[in-house]
Amino acid sequence: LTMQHRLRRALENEEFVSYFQPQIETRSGRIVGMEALVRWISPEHGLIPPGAFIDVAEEFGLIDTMCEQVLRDACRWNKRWQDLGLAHVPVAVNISGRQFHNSRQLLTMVDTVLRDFDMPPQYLELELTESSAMSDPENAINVVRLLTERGISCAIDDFGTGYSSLSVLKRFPIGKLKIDRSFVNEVTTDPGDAAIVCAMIAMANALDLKVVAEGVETQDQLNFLHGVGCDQIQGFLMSRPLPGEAMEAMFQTRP
Ligand code: G
Ligand code: G
Ligand code: MN
Ligand code: NA
Repeated sequence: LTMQHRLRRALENEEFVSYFQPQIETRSGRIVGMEALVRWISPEHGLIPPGAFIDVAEEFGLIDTMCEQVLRDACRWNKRWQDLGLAHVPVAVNISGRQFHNSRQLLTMVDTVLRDFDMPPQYLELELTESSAMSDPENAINVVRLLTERGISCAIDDFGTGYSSLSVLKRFPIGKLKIDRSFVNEVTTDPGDAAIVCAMIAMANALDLKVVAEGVETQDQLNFLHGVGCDQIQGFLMSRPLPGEAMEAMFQTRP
């Protein structure tokens, strides 16, 4: 069976679930958000990470259905944590460039899922990579505007790896920039990366955007980022992406 056929069958069987990675407010250490990351739980092969199938799903037009399964799972858990009084923080879901292109379908899907779970829109955030944002900025700005009007916030993901025109970036009604982990990786050892990260944080502050550093793995990186005014951090130092049950246990033991 080809990967395409395996994916089609997995979609029919709803084998795609969401894992969750917490986002921490740097100055308080509190969990202030989480990112939903898709995992394929295959009965034959166990847990399969997205690197193995996202591109194939995009190529064969399966990304919308897959995203819908992730979005549903993410909203179901998030709504549960709100109802249990465990957490009132938004969940961020990754959206591919192709979905931003099919904007009518994206908006319909988001509206339907929020309604099905009776989920307030301010608890959903959508992540768009810098490269897909900049490949068709006029369309992307328009879609971000339509989402914002619904109360859904948007973040630019993998920031620094695409080619942003700052004059275009300024026109996106986004709330957040996520600094790509390739810059965070050596932020304490490479003065060039340190300078880039500081410039990104200064720019985010100037544009009144929250800024999140991704891929934080060490206490030294955390201390550096805290010192230069990075709002939020996400990475293995705090937690790997966790299944819903484990994320729930984390909410029960820390605020
Ligand atoms: O979760 P990591 O665990 O390995 O994710 C790898 C890559 O897959 C990242 O670039 C991430 O943005 C992407 N990714 C994870 N979940 C989703 C998803 O639900 N939809 C899309 N389009 N990409 C995702
Ligand atoms: O591209 P995007 O930012 O959406 O995806 C996040 C990716 O980064 C996922 O693959 C996730 O598992 C991974 N990730 C999250 N935290 C860390 C970390 O601290 N170190 C590394 N190497 N990867 C991380
Ligand atoms: Mn992301
Ligand atoms: Na990223």
